[in-house]
Order: sequence, then C-alpha cells, then structure tokens
Amino acid sequence: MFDETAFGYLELDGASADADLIARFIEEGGIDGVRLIVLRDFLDLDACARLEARFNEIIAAQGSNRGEDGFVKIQQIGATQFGRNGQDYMRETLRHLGHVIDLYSVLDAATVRNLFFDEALERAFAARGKTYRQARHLGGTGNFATTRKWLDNGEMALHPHEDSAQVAQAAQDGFEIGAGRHTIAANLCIADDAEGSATVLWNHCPDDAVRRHMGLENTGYPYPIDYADRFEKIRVKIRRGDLYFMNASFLHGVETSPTNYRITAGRFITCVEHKVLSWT
Ligand SMILES: O=C(O)CCC(=O)C(=O)O
Ligand SMILES: [Fe+2]
Repeated sequence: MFDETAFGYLELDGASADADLIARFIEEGGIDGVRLIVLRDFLDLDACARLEARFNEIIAAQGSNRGEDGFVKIQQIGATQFGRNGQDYMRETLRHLGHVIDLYSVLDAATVRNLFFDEALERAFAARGKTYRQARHLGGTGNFATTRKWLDNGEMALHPHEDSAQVAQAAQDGFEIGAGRHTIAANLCIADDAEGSATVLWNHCPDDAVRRHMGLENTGYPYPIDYADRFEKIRVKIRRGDLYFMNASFLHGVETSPTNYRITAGRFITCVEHKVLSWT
C-alpha cells in the first residue's frame, strides 16, 4: 500500500524505465503518493516529427474526428468514449480507424507496438498473472490511441476534470471497462509549446457525492478552477517525446499557452480482475 497523505510525481529516463514499476502504478493507482510518472525522452524526436507532420496533414485534409460538442475545442484523430456507452464507442472507433492507421503508418510496426511501452507492460503484467490488452465489446475492439491538439479553451487548454465519471456511461451496456476501479491515463507527447504545455494534477479524487454536488455525474468535466485550487497541486512541463502515466481519477488539466500547439496521443487504462484494459 502507498502513503495516502503524500502527493507527488516521479521522473524517469524513458530509455531505462522499469515496466514492473509502471505495472504496479497502473494496478494501485499510485506508489507512495506518486500519482504521475513521466518517462522522459521515451520516443525519439524523428518519430515525433513524423507523427506531427502526418497529424497536421490528416487534420488539414479531413478535419477533426471530434466536432464541437460543447465541452472542448480540439483537433482529434481517433474515437473517444466520453459521452458514449460501449456499443456507440465501438461504432465510433470503427468510423475513425482508417485515420488512426493512416497516422501511425508513418512509423515502423515494431515502434507502434511499443509506443505506449506496451510490449514491456505485456510481459510485466503476464508475470503478475494478468492480461493487458485493448478493451472489447460485442465483438469490437476499442481504439488504439486518440491523438489530439487542444485549441484555445480559455483559462486552461483543458480544464480540471477526472476521467472516472465517464466510465459510468460505459457500464450502462456492460462494456467491460465499467467495472474498473481507477482510471489511469497514458499520454505520449508528440509536439509541445515553448510556453505552456504543463500538465496539472490536483490532490483530489472526487467521489459520486462530489460529482452530484457539481452536476458532473456522467462527464467529470469541467470542475471550476477555484474548486480544484483548494487542493494541493503539481505542475509538470511535458516535452516532446515524453510518455507519462497518471492517475486520472484525480483532478487534472492542461495549462493554456499562446500558441496551443501541444499534440499528445492518449489512452486510458483500468484493471478488472485478471484483466488490464485500455480504451480511449
Ligand atoms: O494532456 C494531458 O496531459 C492530459 C490529458 C488528459 O486529460 C488525459 O489524458 O486524461
Ligand atoms: Fe483527462
């Protein structure tokens, strides 16, 4: 068990990261109060530049895979489960799968297989008697990763939120992630801003009573900044090439910048019995 009162983050070198440590972090939602682990320089800059260029090409040609939904202004490639039950999320995944493959085809297959440290994590979880895979529902498989650029969303590029509330929607039609305890977010930074691009994490994990009070039962987005700031917070500048894992059941967000040019590929992970499941 970890210390419930300590709160912080850990920075490791991406080239020599220990997959068992990350597996433990994913299972427990924290290690000794560490709620965010950054693997610096995990992906080389050439691979980042290729993804960045293809991302911009696809957006210019096709537009965003996520339209104006009243929540965030964003350019996005790939589906999100936010606001969807299992079946709708699978259909959305399928709808955008061509763009996702198009984006990742700029890298070689071996790099994509380990883009989120997957090969090492598969082995680490196997040693723990668990299977690590993309979540499935009704014969469909959830999206590999969602790649996005937050646009100008006001005071923050991405306002304080938590990614557990939205899972309730998945539970409605029995999507397997609905039974997960906490939500881990895994993100890979492909492009950053000279200013801004800091991820902020607050030491507060809202429960159902808090969500109801805020009227955020099914969304978990957005919590007022004034509310979040009642709690201790950490700010971590995220740079191109970094892969980071955070307990996304805690309030977190992204600071705004003058340019809003930060591009990240992300997914969520949760544990259900012997299964470790990812979705977007
Ligand atoms: O881009 C980030 O650092 C945070 C994104 C986010 O909210 C998430 O991955 O859950
Ligand atoms: Fe999030």
